[in-house]
Amino acid sequence: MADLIRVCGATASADDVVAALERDGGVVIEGFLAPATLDGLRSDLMPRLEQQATGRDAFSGFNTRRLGALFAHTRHCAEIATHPLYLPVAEHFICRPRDVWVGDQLRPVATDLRVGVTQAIQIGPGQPAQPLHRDDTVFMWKHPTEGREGRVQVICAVSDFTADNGGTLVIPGSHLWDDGRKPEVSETVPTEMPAGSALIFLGSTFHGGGANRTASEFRTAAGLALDASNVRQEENMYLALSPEVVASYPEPIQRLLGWAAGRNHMGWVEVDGQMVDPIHLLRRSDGKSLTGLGARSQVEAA
Ligand SMILES: O=C(O)CCC(=O)C(=O)O
Ligand SMILES: [Fe+2]
Repeated sequence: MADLIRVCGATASADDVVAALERDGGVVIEGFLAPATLDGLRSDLMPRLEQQATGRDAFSGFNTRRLGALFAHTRHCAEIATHPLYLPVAEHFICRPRDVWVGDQLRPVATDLRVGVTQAIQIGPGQPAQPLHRDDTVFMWKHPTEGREGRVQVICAVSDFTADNGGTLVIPGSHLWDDGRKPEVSETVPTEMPAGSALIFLGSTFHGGGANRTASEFRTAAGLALDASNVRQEENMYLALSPEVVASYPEPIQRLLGWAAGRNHMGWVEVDGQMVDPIHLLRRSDGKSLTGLGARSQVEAA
């Protein structure tokens, strides 16, 4: 199995990254983060990750720590999301116009981009490999995608990634497979890259966190996904209805209004290191106000 294409941040263009992704479904960009961004991510995220509990299921990883809501924890997410070798690349795969009829006019309509998920992931010694999966499973996206992706993901190496410490396993070319084909571990290549580099991959590419077979190394990543803006509710219920109003309805209505992580794990919120169903946040028994649920930020607004 051939390695993923690697491109060098200093010399690569967004077209080079697109070409690599079209071929392999994944690409490593060396020197993706500016040194100051890498330092900032380390100092913002490492102490917080240390406080997180490890996962409670095999997919999250019993020896893996996760931290969500990254824009609340580090302002360096903004540099990642708008990186010139990431944002235009995500736009290329996601924001493809489609011709739709409106009255007697056939008009091209395109989606925008939204940040769909943010997560720091620290894989600890002894963690087995994560089951191989496609991240666009949350959207029940059909494969092959014919080039129209729902998600483009970036995983930045905050520490070195090696084949032994949990470097992400990727199956090159698997973005072209149909839905019936089973991914095999023997088809994967480990992502090996120094801190400051990044792996970009399509939502349709099979991948998973690697096994950490080291005695004491922690593999730390900061990642986010840019998603198609159409995979959401049309009316913004989270702004239109306060948590108190939602909480005053019976649970089936709360879920219909969007306060639920569905059967495909869509809509979770990270609480104490776990990706939980937000319905639990409406059931607070400590009498505290339901407002300010998003106010866990330690980062001062600029
Ligand atoms: O940690 C990694 O390398 C990948 C994790 C992943 O793919 C996931 O949790 O969906
Ligand atoms: Fe994943």
